[in-house]
Amino acid sequence: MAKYTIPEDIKNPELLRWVTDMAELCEPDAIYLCDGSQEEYDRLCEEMVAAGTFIRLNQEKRPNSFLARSHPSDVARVEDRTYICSLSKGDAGPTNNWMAPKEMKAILTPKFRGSMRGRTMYVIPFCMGPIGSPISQFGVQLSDSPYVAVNMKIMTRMGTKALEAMGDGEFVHCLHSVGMPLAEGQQDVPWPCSPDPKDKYIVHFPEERSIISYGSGYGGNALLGKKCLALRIASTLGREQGWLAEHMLIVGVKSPNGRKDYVCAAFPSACGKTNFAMLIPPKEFREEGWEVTTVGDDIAWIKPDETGKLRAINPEYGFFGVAPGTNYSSNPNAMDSIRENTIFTNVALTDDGDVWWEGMDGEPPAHAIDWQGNDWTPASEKPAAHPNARFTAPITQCPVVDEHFDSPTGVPVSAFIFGGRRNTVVPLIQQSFNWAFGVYMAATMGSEMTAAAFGNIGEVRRDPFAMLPFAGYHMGDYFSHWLDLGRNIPEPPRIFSVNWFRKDENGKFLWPGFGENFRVLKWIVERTNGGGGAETTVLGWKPRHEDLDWTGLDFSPAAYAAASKIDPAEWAAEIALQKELFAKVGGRLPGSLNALIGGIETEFKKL
Ligand code: SAT
Ligand code: MN
Repeated sequence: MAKYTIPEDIKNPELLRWVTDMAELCEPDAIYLCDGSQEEYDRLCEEMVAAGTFIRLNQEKRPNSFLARSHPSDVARVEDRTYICSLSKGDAGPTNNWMAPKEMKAILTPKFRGSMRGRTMYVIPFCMGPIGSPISQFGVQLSDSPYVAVNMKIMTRMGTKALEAMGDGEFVHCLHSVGMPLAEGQQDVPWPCSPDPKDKYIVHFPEERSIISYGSGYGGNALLGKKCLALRIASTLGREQGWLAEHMLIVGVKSPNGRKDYVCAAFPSACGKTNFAMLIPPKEFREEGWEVTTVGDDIAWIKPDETGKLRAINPEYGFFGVAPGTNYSSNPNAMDSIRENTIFTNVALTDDGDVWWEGMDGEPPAHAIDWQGNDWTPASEKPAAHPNARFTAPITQCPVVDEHFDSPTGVPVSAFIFGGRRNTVVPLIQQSFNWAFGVYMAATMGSEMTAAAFGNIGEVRRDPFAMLPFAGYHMGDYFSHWLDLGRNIPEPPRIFSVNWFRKDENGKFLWPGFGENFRVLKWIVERTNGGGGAETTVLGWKPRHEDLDWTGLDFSPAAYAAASKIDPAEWAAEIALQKELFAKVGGRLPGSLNALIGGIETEFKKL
């Protein structure tokens, strides 16, 4: 006899069928339909405190906030366990793991049989994007993790409001189990998961619009609205339906004359996306009346409206940001966003019940408990916080959240920025000549390896559009989709490439970054409004020293020349490497990109 009953508020016929079937498969002890209320959130958090999953932080210092410590095997997304199970292998392309859907289901179905025994199955209805927006999508996640349920409340519009808005309509099916059923009387652990790295599966079925995740409880592996739905599945939907799902932040730039421009910017992981999304302009510009506001810090869905103007929404409702390195000088707005009502995962716990991580303001604490629960002092060899430790915080707590972040019509897009992390070669700022040239710049972006785990240090990892781990279909088709979209709208946004990370021969950064990036942003906004001076280069338009506003910063023409140099010899080598990526993309690479790169090569040879 099943122990559970199906919640009677589940009325959507497909949802009812699916929950019934999945409960039969997973055999949970109970089924609970999440309503998304604060009362429910508080109760689940309290239950997790009792179970040892959560530690309540000092109520005065960090009101209504909690710390979770994951299992050491479960600390980040697992790209090698991530699959795109399209019907045809070719549709997943050379940059994704693929398995035939039938074959994958033959592996997964036995894993889910009884996988929720001893646990509750949470039914988590959510909406990615503002409820009522024509760009939004519904999803329902079935999960045996209360940690997932409370994180989903912060990260998405979750609960009754989403379920009601969904009505009898469609939704993305997101099935998740931590993969650790409990036998009768078996004691649970604080962070259940499947500890074997080979026994985790993050699987996408683009044709079915469904996601199945097994064995992990962490971040993008388990919060299925984020990378799985909002990027991998949504990118395939966008391709079918003529829109874009991108790994981009969205910022508003308000000028002293009251004009507001919105800019979407793509950067790979660990390139300061959250910092740029909450950038504070230098004092002189603030005094003049410039303001930067945050619409989103990680994902943008972008769709042409009836006039062909691109409009963007942030499908998320919270921040899942990297904690280490976040402090009051790198990102004061993020620090203020996490003052309360925040879930911290894998940071250190101080003796007064607050959190700490490497790179936080002030002196390190004399003693703390590290992310694995061990005593830690500044003399310890291991870091106190895991390098991928995270905070989950509501976007509404961001002091500079944009007034339209929740607007169903989204915000109009004036410009796209693409930025990698390159020590050499790539100049501080370039504007592409046109849309197709911008697609070439975005397609060839990359980052030098900083951790040996991902390749040889110094080697460039190409990360087209910062979407390498997130495009749910063939990368060549993805490039074509971008090219087509730009051709089909009357005035496509301008496209820019930036590189904040260039270094001199001594390894010192040539550009100060952080708030000073505003100077580049200001020029971008001027260019999109028909102003801003520039010179023409092989790679597009580049501001001369006098074209950027240096008010309040002493940055000499020589320093600028170093940061923005385009060296023909370096570019000859760079283009050879870019061609390796194009060769890897193979037969589905749009011919126009080959033609473009050939043209650039020829131009450089003339210099
Ligand atoms: O874990 S997440 O996928 O949410 C963040 C990341 O790894 O980029
Ligand atoms: Mn991201």
